[in-house]
Amino acid sequence: MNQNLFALFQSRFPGDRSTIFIETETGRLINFAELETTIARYASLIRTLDIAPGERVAVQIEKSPEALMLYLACLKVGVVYLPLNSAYRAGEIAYFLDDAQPKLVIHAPRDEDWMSPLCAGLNIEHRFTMSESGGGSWSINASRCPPNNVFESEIVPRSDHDLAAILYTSGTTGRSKGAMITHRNLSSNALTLHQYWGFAPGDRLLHALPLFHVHGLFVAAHTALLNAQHGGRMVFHSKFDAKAAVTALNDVTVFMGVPTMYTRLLAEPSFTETACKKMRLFVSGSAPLLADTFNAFQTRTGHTILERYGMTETGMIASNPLLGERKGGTVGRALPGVTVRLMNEDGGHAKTNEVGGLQVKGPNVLPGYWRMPEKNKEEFTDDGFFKTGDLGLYDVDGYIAIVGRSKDLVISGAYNIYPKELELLVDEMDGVSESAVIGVPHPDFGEAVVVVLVAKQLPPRIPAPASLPDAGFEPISESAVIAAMKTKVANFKVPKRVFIVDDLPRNAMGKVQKNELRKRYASTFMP
Ligand code: MCA
Ligand code: AMP
Repeated sequence: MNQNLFALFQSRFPGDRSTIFIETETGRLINFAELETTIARYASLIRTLDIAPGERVAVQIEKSPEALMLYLACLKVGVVYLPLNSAYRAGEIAYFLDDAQPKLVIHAPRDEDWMSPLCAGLNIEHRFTMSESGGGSWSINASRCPPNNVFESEIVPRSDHDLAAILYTSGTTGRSKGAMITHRNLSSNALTLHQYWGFAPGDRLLHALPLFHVHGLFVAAHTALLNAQHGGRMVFHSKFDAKAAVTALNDVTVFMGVPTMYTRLLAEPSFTETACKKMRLFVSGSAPLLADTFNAFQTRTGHTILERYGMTETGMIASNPLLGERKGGTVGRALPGVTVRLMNEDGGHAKTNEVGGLQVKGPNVLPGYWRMPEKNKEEFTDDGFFKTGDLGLYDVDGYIAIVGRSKDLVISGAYNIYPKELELLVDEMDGVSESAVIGVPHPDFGEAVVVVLVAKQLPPRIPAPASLPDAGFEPISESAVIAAMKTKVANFKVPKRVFIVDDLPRNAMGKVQKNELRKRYASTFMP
């Protein structure tokens, strides 16, 4: 059976192709006819460039309806879509492109200066641009491909094991891993969520998430696409703005957001019960939702946020129910078709209220990491369960609560940041002896990145003769570290504070005690 995910979506397109599917914040309306024609042109250009099914197409662009159409075109012709966070900088992108070896790169026009030499150096065959308005060399060339091209109606058949996408997730060693996601992984998860969350005729989704991560692309956009036959529509915001979201909520029925979006909505005085009068569902995920936010939301709006839990490697794993009790501080039960188990330190199944490592198995779970067979051995158990690195427990009702992580990871505003990657960069700086990167509570982002470092002992300063500039050593400073990191990593990874200390606390084995540091700096951003 053809598992091509695009075929599944297309089978849900309404018979009347003049039906609107996307409405942007600027009032642009896109119907299914335009969607299909643009996808056909993009697909045709991919084929004209001779990019074969299974080859990679890397994309680092701003959110736009065209960005979504580009993804759908990649699915249609069976090439592997590689979305990259638009905040990533040249050094980060170089690693992904070198590792994934895409045949085609599409990037924002503003990045021409560094993308051009980078792609040339890596012998990437094709490079095009796409702007936030959907313009650029990609669209220009695609517009020259007639939509009645021979490839227009061809959907490349895909089997269970064929890849739809590779998404890079950072690794604990500082080296990112490419999670290989199949068409089957995505279709099984999307179909489950569409049903579990009760998508209904006429549902309108406010889409304000980025399109380069699982939440915005595979959870939000996929469920909306599956609802197309029921007149489902997406109200598309290029970025989350709380004020604009409150206005848009007046005319939608479903919202999916990360916890920071919920706290920002609550900070808006105009966000009231009346503003949510048409809403039927608020979903939260990608990071822990604080009980305070859950409760304040209920009091303010009368709605109970439905919290769910997932991972890039697995898609969605567990969810609170649509009907029945939604419990704050829990992520509900395993989704239908997904098996979750919690393993305690003795290798047995954790009992109620006992913390265990959360493992998962199901059609949603990735087949493995791109060209990292050793990681596949580490991350999967012998009986085929994927080890999430999250710690959870079952409460008395069998709901899962995520209570911690065994992986050293910071989640800030629902973006994952692996301390090791930043520690390696800080340690490279002149004047730094060693560093530890931790996440501490933050009122807006949930957690914020903090660097704690030990400065190098500097040689005594020798005053320069008056005629020469002072060649003395600059001691390391907080501002120097922040400035340097801004040039090297995506903005969300830049530390919000840097503390310079005499030494880092260590245990008897010499390992830095991050728990101790987290306690020490816990109130850095909290009132
Ligand atoms: C922006 N900044 C951040 C973050 N975002 N710092 C830390 N963490 C962040 N997440 C920086 C900016 O660069 C800026 O720094 C300063 O903070 C203030 O930015 P602001 O304008 O307030 O931010 P924003 O542009 O409004 O973005 C906030 C945001 C965004 C809307 C919450 O971070 C976001 O869209 N997060 C969602 C990420 C997501 O989709 N995650 C899902 C992953 P400066 O002033 O120095 O420039 S998928 C997943 O996790 C799984 C599978 C799942 O379960 O869904
Ligand atoms: P990512 O690799 O970006 O897909 O992030 C996945 C991680 O986000 C998970 O392993 C969890 O640590 C975290 N996560 C996602 N949803 C939730 C949630 N509802 N509660 C707590 N943590 C979550």
